[in-house]
Amino acid sequence: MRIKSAQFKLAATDPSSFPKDPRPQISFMGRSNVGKSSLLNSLLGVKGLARTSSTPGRTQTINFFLINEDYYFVDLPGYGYAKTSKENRRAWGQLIERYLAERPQLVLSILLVDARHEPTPLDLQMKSWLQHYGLPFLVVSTKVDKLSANEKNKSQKLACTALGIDQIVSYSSVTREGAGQVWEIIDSHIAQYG
Ligand SMILES: Nc1nc2c(ncn2[C@@H]2O[C@H](COP(=O)(O)OP(=O)(O)OP(=O)(O)O)[C@@H](O)[C@H]2O)c(=O)[nH]1
Ligand SMILES: [Mg+2]
Repeated sequence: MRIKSAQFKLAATDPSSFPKDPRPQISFMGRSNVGKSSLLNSLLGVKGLARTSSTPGRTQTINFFLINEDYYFVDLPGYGYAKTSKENRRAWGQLIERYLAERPQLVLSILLVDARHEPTPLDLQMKSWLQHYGLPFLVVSTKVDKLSANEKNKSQKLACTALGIDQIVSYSSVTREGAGQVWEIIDSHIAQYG
């Protein structure tokens, strides 16, 4: 898809500030530091639109970006950050759950896993939430630039088995490997929404 415009719209800390706009939304979720913001930037070809950092827990709010005046990319705060307080974890859970449960515009959720590790129990839980809410999702295995072709194959199979899925897209925000495939899937979900 050709990107004509990509603008940061708002950072939500509370469900009352989620946009009520009917335009479709594509969300990015996954463990803290897995590369959600990097994936979003590299898909759009805009460096620094979503803030990235090597410090886990960088994105703490739900950030909405309006693309081509047509649909939203939604960068969700990551999970599994060990240093987070109990209270923060609870608030995170409530915010994400409210987002997923009440989002008819949510046409696709992209769940990121780290290609170098097996999916974590929290990754499995996230996938269960998506299924529970009947939401279409795509699993993207990222940072594959750090793996050999052989390791990549192995990691894909392992992740598919662990998550009980038959499709996973290998991605790298550094080389943009996988970008075409992810865009194809995003486009088809936006088109179906009408
Ligand atoms: N080699 C490599 N590094 C990556 C890739 N994607 C992200 N990174 C690096 O991983 C770190 C975390 O990336 P972010 O995009 O900030 O991760 P995030 O999931 O948004 O993290 P939080 O907002 O903290 O939940 C940064 O140092 C990125 O440069 C990738 O595909 N390949
Ligand atoms: Mg982030």
